[in-house]
Amino acid sequence: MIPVPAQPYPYPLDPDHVALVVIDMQRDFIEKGGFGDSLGNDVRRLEAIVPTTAALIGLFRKKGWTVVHTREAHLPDLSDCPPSKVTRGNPSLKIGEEGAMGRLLVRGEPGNQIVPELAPIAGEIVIDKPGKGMFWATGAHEMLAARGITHLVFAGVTTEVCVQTSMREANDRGYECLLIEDATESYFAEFKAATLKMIAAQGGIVGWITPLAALSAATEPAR
Ligand code: TIU
Repeated sequence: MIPVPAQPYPYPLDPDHVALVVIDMQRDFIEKGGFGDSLGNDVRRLEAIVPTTAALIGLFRKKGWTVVHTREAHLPDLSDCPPSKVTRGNPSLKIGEEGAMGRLLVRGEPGNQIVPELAPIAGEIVIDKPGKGMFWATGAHEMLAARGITHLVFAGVTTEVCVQTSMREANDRGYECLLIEDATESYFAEFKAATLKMIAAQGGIVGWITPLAALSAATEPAR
């Protein structure tokens, strides 16, 4: 076990059974004209974490540790998208409608792809998920169990929606979860701050939080 300085106390990282999960770093959330923009959000806040997230992915690749990417993505016929999700928020453009980057939140469309700086490479796992959480209707638990993964390090967007939902789902399934606080972002600064606090509160009721520098220093000690 590698003790990683974190809140609420050091995170016991198991280097033989750890995976990084990068949640939904897609053009649909990060660029203008995508799904996040259609809901009325200022999407500019999110692109700021791309370099930190790239460095985090680079650390896992260097170590040879498992990297998982998720995408919030629906089948072209929207058979995996409940009507409640299509109409929620009365958006300017609905899921499945044609936007500046193709059909909103639909698999295979340009806007549904992960931003080029963080693109998956051969051998990495890519999970298309119809919900906010990574475990609902995806087979993710079986996929991770087959690889013996017990520890999940989280990054991505948005902190209080898909990241928090996925982390709570993972926590209930018994994974030891660590969120990298400068590799996650929300459209709302106050929601990110509150989410970080509630994850680590009550002795780490959902998991641990720490900045990338702490994880890097613990796993790549200076010689
Ligand atoms: N709207 C919002 O904050 N997030 C989402 O809809 N999906 C994700 O968080 N990926």
